[in-house]
Amino acid sequence: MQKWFNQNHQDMAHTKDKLVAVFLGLLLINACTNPTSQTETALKNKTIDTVLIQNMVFTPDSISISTGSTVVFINKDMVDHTVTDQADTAHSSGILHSGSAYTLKVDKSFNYYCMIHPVMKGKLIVQ
Ligand SMILES: [Cu+2]
Repeated sequence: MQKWFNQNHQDMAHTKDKLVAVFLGLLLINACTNPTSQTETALKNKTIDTVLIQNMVFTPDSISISTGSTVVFINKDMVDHTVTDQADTAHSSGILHSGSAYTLKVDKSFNYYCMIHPVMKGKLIVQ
């Protein structure tokens, strides 16, 4: 599902409005195709958090969330990035193209970084 989203919408989201529209579109698609999707549950419980990747930094670079929360990373830069667990590089968004988003359900704290630009770092803290 996420791969499909990345590939089909990576060129669309050049403005904040378009990003929001794409994101809402994804939520609607999820809601229609899978009524019990984690996205719908997250919406209901208002447990979606967003991390923007912009100007070569994760913003915010540290967030505290509750177990099972959904975090959406949105790449607003013109270059590719990744969101990759520092302790387990297999746990990664893969290449995240400009304008694409990565949705992650989080059940444990971890530090992440960008494999392309290793100075880019952030952390998710599950409370
Ligand atoms: Cu990067």
